Amino acid sequence: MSDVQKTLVLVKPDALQRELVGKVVSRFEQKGLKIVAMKLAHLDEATLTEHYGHLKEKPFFGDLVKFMMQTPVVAMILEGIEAIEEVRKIVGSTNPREADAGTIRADLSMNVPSNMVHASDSAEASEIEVARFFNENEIFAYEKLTDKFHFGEGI
Ligand code: IDP
Ligand code: MG
Repeated sequence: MSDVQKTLVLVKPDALQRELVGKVVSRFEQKGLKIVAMKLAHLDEATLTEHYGHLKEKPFFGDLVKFMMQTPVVAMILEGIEAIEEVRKIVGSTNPREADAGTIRADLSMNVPSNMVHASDSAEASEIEVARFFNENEIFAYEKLTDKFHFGEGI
């Protein structure tokens, strides 16, 4: 049985400032990931402190939070077979200069914290992050003509 998963993606303020939101969203769509939720959200300090709790002690934490509050972010939930790992692959390594060519971070950015995208890194994180950014009534289940290619047997 295929493992269909949901994963949480944030398109970060550098992508909005640089007018690259469409390019980022397009890469996920082209892969065959289904957008099941999407909105703009201006994140506050409390949400970011929770979201980046694992980095609270790092010297760059304050700058990271400030950076994430520069503009709203595009928050979305993507769905697909093994979506969590597939999305992380497309996004690339944290440092854009170490990320593999072909990934969003390698192709479209140069630096941290401005590395374009956040994506959940595990099933546990995805569950928490989906609930952090979306209410149940903002998440949609719908059929697409391409489902048979991306979710089914591909015939
Ligand atoms: P990830 O986004 O690839 O999961 P994390 O280690 O969880 O990487 O870090 C979260 C975010 O914090 C990164 O995407 C990046 O924006 C920022 N960040 C990570 N390391 C640094 C750093 O050394 N300096 C500044 N910002 C950083
Ligand atoms: Mg992370």
